[in-house]
Amino acid sequence: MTQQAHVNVQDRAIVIGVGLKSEPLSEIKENLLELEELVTAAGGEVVGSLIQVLPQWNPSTLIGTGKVEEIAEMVRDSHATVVVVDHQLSGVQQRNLAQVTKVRVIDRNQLILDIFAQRAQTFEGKLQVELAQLLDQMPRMVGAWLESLSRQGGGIGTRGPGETALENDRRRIRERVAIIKKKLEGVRKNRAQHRQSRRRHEIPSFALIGYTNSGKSSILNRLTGAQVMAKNQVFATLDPTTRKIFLPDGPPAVVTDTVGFIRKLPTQLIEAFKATLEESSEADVLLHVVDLSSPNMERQIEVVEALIKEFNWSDKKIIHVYNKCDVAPLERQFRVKHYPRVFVSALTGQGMEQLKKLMANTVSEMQTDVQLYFPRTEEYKIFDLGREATILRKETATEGTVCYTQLTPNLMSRWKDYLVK
Ligand SMILES: Nc1nc2c(ncn2[C@@H]2O[C@H](COP(=O)(O)OP(=O)(O)OP(=O)(O)O)[C@@H](O)[C@H]2O)c(=O)[nH]1
Ligand SMILES: [Mg+2]
Repeated sequence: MTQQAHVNVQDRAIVIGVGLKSEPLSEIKENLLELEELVTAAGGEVVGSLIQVLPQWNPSTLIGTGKVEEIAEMVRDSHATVVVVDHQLSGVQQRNLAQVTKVRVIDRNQLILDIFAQRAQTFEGKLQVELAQLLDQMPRMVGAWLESLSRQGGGIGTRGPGETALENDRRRIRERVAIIKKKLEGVRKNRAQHRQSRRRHEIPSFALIGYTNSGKSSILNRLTGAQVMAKNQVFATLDPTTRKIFLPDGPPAVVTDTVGFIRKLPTQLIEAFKATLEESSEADVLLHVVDLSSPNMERQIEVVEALIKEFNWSDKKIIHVYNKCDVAPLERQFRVKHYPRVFVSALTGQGMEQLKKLMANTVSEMQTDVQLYFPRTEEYKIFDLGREATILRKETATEGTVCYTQLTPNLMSRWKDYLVK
């Protein structure tokens, strides 16, 4: 069962910003601008926008009834084909709003899920998106179902045929959810095996994380010569890509580029994208990419930091990579507070060598300087050592060779028999 897209190419959208009186208006406005970007990313065109600040939410329409009428009028005047609300809508609210405006009404979550559905390329990505959509759909259906009950007077014995259909739908969805989860489990195991083999070889790993459109893929391409699609668009990347990188004087490492973050990331997406997020969870070091040129930089950092906490990554080593230096006013560099940090431009290549050095330093911090002695009969093992660690220097000693190298704790225990110091 695949979901129909809620926003289609050439959709004319009216976007509605909403918030409670307790929220700062500037934030409601920022969120709305972002919602407009999301509409564009989904292929739609924004033809109107409107903000309402309320003392409290209206359970049947979310916003005030007067405002709903105003929206209906805007829809007529601008020939809009869809209304997008910057807040989660219940099934009931969604239906009521659609009835008055006479067009499709969707919320931020559905819009983000739509974009993900358009972008998903891999088998795993598609499964994850479908799972997120189903998880998003279920509570909406329950709402509609309860409402149909109450309209019929409610209670046992008043079950109509429509309701049976709904129950059937719900059962089908639950079954589909179970099937997808099982398939994803298979993919996840496979991926975990790959990671384990990397770990066995003790290859240090980095994960690029950050707000969507901050330049993660561009940085991966710069660092590793990869050719991941980088685009001026939110959520250009969905599926993770891992590439090898050669750091100055360091052992080979890998860098993974994954899906970006956004404020109000749908919880169903987080749940469904567990496997993708695990790629970052397993990384030794996080490269938090920040768009230094964005007027919303501080807010975006906050959003990413909140997610880092939510995913329990707070104990990881984090390097802050301030990107788009080439277009950011210089004084912005003085406003950043995080260490270790580096200012780069994936576009011009500026700062990339510093970034690599910083990455190499971080790797070597995880390692200890050691000397290993190989008696002549075992000198052939130096070749193996060279594959797992960088040999800084070799010295011929009596009856063998001494190698100067740096080892991680795991490698240390593997080579302990040859340890001199
Ligand atoms: N001026 C400038 N633009 C950049 C720089 N780095 C990336 N961009 C542009 O920013 C946009 C987003 O870049 P991506 O690399 O796709 O960003 P991302 O973080 O991977 O985005 P998602 O995958 O959508 O989350 C693209 O249009 C890039 O060309 C930079 O250093 N300077
Ligand atoms: Mg990307």
